Amino acid sequence: MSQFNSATTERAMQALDAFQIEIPSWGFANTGTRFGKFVQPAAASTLEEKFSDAAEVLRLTGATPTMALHVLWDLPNGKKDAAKVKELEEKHGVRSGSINPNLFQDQEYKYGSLCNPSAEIRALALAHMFDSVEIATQLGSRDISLWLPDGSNYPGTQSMRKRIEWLAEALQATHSKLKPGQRLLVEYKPFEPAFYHTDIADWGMSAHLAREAGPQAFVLVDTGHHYQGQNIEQIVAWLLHIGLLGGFHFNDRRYADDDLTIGSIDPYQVFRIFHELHAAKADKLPHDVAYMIDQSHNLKGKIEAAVQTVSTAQELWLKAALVDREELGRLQEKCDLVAAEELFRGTFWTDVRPLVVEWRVARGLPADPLKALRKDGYVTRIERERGGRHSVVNSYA
Ligand code: AFD
Ligand code: MN
Ligand code: MN
Repeated sequence: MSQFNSATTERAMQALDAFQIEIPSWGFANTGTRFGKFVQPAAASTLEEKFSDAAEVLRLTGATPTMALHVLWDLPNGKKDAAKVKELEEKHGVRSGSINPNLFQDQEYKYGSLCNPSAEIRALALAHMFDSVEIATQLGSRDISLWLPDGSNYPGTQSMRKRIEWLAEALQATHSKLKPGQRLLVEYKPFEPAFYHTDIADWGMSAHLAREAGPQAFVLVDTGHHYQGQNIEQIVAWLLHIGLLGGFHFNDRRYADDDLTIGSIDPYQVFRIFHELHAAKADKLPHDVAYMIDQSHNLKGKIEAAVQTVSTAQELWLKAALVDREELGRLQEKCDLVAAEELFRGTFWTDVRPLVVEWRVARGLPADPLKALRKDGYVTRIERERGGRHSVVNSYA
């Protein structure tokens, strides 16, 4: 007998039906840190293998219909690879998701890409941005999701203001190439790989650049891209309020951009972020947010980590969905602090896993996707098929 009444159960079913989250192609490949990587026999080395792995995660979780693609890593020949990708989408039943330009690994970008003092290098980077829009068009992807690694390592070595001008110009030019319905998501990150200044270092810079680029540009919040102690849910509330929240890259961190599994360090923070989204929906605040994972599964089994990630995201999304926002609003009005907090954190502590299981069974999904993964032999099969190769595809550090 469920501990939840029928109204709560119905709310839960609707909340989980409405929640889809995009998984990254790079989550299936060998990845590591700048200190090296531990290759895994089951790791994907080709785009076909990544689509196959994504299909397995979708089969088990029912919540991941799209996979984020990284230009250069997944489409080494750029837009010429788009036809092949369409075939893989058909074959595996997973659609291409956001298109991630890659402006951080070519040697030309040593001193920056879109912010490089050389107009020639900036033009090269801009051409890559245009290609990425073209790829998104050919694949029917809505989002071009830009993380810009540009910055500098020492004070005085670059003009930060000149770089702002070059960057604003490039994003406006990119925006002019967007088709109706397409979006440019501008991600921010305080540091790494640059260690003195990063050209798009915080949400204010992203928001300004997005606004200047045009109405189809928005901010992408990567939860790992904040200084210790920053109040991310407040940033989310602001971006919702000003209509610039485009999407998330979810992961967790203890120290920096650690790309750990969502909710593995601070699940309450994810709950607080999701609460802002559910509250915006309840308040009928217009927003259109892409929920995406951006993690590196350096040590965990790649597919196991992906399934665990999606399950955790679903549980935290559901917990936040169950907050009694009307009662919370009344308590906030009255400044009944402890009652408001007890309602809020009490909902966080609610064990919603039985509701998630009920949803899965009702949708014809395995009640326990991790157990189903271990039982279905997929990982054993791909280990056998791929085990001999320790070729590392993504030099991702
Ligand atoms: C790295 C960057 C950033 C980017 C991701 C995929 O820090 O988060 O979104 O790679 O390109 O994690
Ligand atoms: Mn990211
Ligand atoms: Mn990151």
